[in-house]
Amino acid sequence: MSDLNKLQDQILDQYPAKVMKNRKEHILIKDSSKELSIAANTRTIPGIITNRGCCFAGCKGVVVGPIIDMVHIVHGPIGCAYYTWGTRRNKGKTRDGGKNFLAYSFSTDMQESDIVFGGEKKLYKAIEEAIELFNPRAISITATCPVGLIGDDIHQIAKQAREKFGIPILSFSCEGYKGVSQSAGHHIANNRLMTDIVGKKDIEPGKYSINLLGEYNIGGDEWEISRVLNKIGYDVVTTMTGNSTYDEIASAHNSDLNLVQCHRSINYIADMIETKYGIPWMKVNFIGVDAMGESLRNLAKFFDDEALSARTEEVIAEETAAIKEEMEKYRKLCENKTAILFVGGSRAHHYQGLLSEIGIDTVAAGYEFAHRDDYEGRDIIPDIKLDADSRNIEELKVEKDDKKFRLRMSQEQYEKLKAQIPLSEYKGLIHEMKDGSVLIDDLNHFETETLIKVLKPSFFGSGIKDKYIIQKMGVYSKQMHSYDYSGPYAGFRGAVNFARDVAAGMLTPAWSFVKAPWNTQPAIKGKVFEEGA
Ligand code: CFM
Repeated sequence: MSDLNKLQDQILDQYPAKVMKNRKEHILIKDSSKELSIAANTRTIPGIITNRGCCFAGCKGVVVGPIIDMVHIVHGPIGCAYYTWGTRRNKGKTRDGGKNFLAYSFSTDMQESDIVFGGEKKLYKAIEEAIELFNPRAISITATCPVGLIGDDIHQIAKQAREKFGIPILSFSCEGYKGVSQSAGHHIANNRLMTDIVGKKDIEPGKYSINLLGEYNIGGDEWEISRVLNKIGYDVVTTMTGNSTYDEIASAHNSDLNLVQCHRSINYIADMIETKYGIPWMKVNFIGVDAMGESLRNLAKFFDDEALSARTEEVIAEETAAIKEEMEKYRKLCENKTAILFVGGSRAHHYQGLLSEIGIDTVAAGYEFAHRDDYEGRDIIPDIKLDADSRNIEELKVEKDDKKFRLRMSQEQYEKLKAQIPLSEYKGLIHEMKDGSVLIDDLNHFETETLIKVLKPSFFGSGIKDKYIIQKMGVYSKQMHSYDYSGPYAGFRGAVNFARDVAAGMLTPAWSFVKAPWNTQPAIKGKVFEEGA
């Protein structure tokens, strides 16, 4: 414990006083005897090398982009479209007779003259061209930074095009600068999906109908989760938004339960659907063998049906037996190692169970852009202070839909169930970490290096911006966003894929050839300025 307090000092002491004061609030050592609170979802200090993305990334890249049969037009200079082209690995399968535009990247490719004279005409033409060439089910228009700065009215253009072409055209004011991170983009996307898609198509779903929210089919995760859900007998009406179509999302209000995998990116929709249509939501975690089993059991409890529970147990037994031997093999190879996890807004929590199943202990974890509730649990939501940045994002006022609202159970039944399963509940990352472990929000480059030097982990699960810096320090790093071209990692079969990749990555002889620069070169020390000088 004292070593870890030292770590905190080692990081903070290097900062000028103002920065120190700010960063101190974002770093915690877990101590279950204390009420802990962490600063999160606040502006990164200018000049600090953060791993965060932008609001546009959260809206187009994360939530809207995975819908397969929509053409997603990025209104902006080409870089924003180019860098979101295929990099997130949200896969999607074309439905019979349907369309799939995931392999494409659409952009208005704004030039200097468009910045000076406005890009609205170009946007309208792009919509026209997309409809002519591709005839999509619907179109999204996402705004990048310059669009907001020059004041192009994308909503007016969308309206004109809707009237002319008669298909849904959704516009998102998700300019990159709009929030402190991609998290703002999630919220903006959630709002528009709710007002413009969900509820638009009525269907009669099968028995045990569910939606899978906050699952984006990275590396095929959703396919593996749905394989198991279908095997048990669930009807997955839609995923939001991995491997989804416009019409499937439009039918979401017909299901009986929403499952929430990634709380950060989709909890707004889960709440809004409950208010508007009466569908409860339950937190799940499909990463790791135990977490997967527990989520499936909770799901069976929700439907309270003996045959369903029996089938659930049968499938869990069958699936775990099939992977047991291999998991055991990798556990032997990975045992007694430690990990640091630093990922977006949910995976730094979700992967801890799976890591411990192969004998790896997570000693430090944190998020790029999660909010306090993702760390401390949803109970603290009323205490979260809104700052200017969060006020920038519209809060939709959703009301009960008189025609389509349907209570799924009595209030009494709901309360009874809530005592057993996580309905409208998320306890957060801090809750599950061991005493003495480090929690760190909006980790930066300097802190990454310090954590590695002090904690000497064998595995660092993080992102593309820091992966190779970490590996140059001789530590295996896995890209936890795109899975380094691997996957799926969710569910039972996914757990084996992850275990195999981690064992291979950690144990490759390549590490014996890496010498960190500080082992061969003398360090040059200096100070740019003294605080107050
Ligand atoms: Fe949710 Fe995600 Fe994540 Fe996220 Fe993301 Fe992602 Fe992520 Mo990258 S929606 S918060 S904005 S689980 S793209 S699929 S891996 S940072 S931890």
